[in-house]
Amino acid sequence: SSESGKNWFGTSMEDIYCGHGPWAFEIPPVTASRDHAVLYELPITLDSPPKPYCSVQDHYWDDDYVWMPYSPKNLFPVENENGEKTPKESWKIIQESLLQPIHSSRELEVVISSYNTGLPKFLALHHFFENILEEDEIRQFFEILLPRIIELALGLPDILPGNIPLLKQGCSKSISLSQLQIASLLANAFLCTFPWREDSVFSYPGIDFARLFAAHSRPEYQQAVAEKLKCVCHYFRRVTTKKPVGVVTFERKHFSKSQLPRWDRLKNKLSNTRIHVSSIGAIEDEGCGLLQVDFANKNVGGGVLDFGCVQEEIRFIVYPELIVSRLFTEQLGPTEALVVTGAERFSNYTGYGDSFMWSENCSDTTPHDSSGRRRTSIVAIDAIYFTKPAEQYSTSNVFREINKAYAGFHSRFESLLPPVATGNWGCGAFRGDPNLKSLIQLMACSAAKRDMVYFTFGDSQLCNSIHEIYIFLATNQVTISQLWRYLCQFANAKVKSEHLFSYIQQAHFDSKHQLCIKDFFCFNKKKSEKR
Ligand code: AR6
Repeated sequence: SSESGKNWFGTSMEDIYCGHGPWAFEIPPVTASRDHAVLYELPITLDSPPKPYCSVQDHYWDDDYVWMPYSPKNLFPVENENGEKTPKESWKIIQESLLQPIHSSRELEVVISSYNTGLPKFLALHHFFENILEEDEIRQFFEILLPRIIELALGLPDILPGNIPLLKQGCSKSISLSQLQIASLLANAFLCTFPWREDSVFSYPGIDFARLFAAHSRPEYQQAVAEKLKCVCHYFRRVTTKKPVGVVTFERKHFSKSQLPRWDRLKNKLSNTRIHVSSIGAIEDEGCGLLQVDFANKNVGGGVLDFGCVQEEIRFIVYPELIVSRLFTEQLGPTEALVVTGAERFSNYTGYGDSFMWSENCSDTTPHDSSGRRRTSIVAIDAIYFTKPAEQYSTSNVFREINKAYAGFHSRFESLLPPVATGNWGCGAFRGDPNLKSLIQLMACSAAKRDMVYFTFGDSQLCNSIHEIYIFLATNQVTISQLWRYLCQFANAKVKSEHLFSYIQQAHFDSKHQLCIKDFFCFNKKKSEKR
């Protein structure tokens, strides 16, 4: 593509948007139901933050709900004068501790340890305040921002009095929260007030910022961690200066075996899915209005509250409201996905990985839908991490990945669905092959009746080859089941993986040829029978 000067192929973005621009796709509105917990009062106006809604006054303290830090059941053992430990309401200790003056990150660490024991040392946070920020910025933080974050956190019982259900494995459920509720939850996460849950160690990603504050042991990532802290501070500066008024929906999607397609039987022609493939642009910038793929970890957000700094972590840190999903989204199972609609972007950045840097404020101009959500939908799907990349071509692995992509892309709504904006899913940190992953995603898009916009992230050769194989599949009217068969054959053929695309073309010619031979024999047989 570089030679011709063209950096995209296929359907133009204008046509991808069907000539109506990015904001014309219909988005089903927020409605409360048994499967959709709406924690604010409907309808909302966008003039001021929505009022909280709670149907039950009691705070659930069981396996199905988030344990709120202010619940009276949240107890912390404190020593009395006689040296005996007696349980005291944690929220009281949290309030008392956080209302003391705090002038440095070391003092903050001491305060947090008074209600949350066993935390790692906040080495990255100390580095941030002692070596990165200017004196003026430090003063601003401790005099203005931190007291506001504390106020926002301690306001949680009023801002979010209702119970947040957990989005557990095996269930399709949604939660809608106001942006202010999310901000208050994140302020609590920043101050590490959420109670420890034994079950959460294993199956929930975890929301405490303590790990980020401690992420200092890898010198090559020290700067990136500091830049992530800048994003976090910037977010809190914004939401404590002007209360956000919108809302966000988190939807967990689960598919049982019987709800998944039979890939060996689907007769949909791949040509029915249109593609736009581009070597420039990023999903979050050029994918406005589309279903944007998060190259996720099964623990959504991956290493966002740690060293991690690739596609998912960057997405989460510049859209910090995504981080709250870690509080209630259990690890994704193989046929599950999480869709987040309405998150706002707060920061711009440069770089990637260890060169990641916060650059400036971002004023997100994405319009709201009829329910008060920004028209940004992000779908988290986790690919497999391949210790041995050769294993990804096995039928069982292709089957797992195609079902995962389908779980992310399928919608039960019948209207014209926004196309998928994706790219080298599973092909960076997770070591997958973009040739294979582009076909898997194309098939999943086709089965889910969506077009596909694919960003190759600077790789113009990949951009060319994806376009070429697509043209081949489209002009030859290849169906999903046929391509599925060729991929299965490839898994058993002793062919080098880089020849996947030419193998598929050959396999298609061969099968056509075999059909011809078969036809020829049938024809001759019939002729001889007639004779
Ligand atoms: N837009 C389009 N393409 C991108 C973008 C972007 N903004 N950013 C990166 N790419 P990676 P994975 C391309 O490694 O392999 C995280 O820790 C680029 O070519 O983030 O699925 C998660 O939490 C890059 O090499 O995704 C998981 O633990 C490729 O996408 C793990 O990484 C893959 O990006 C997932 O790893």
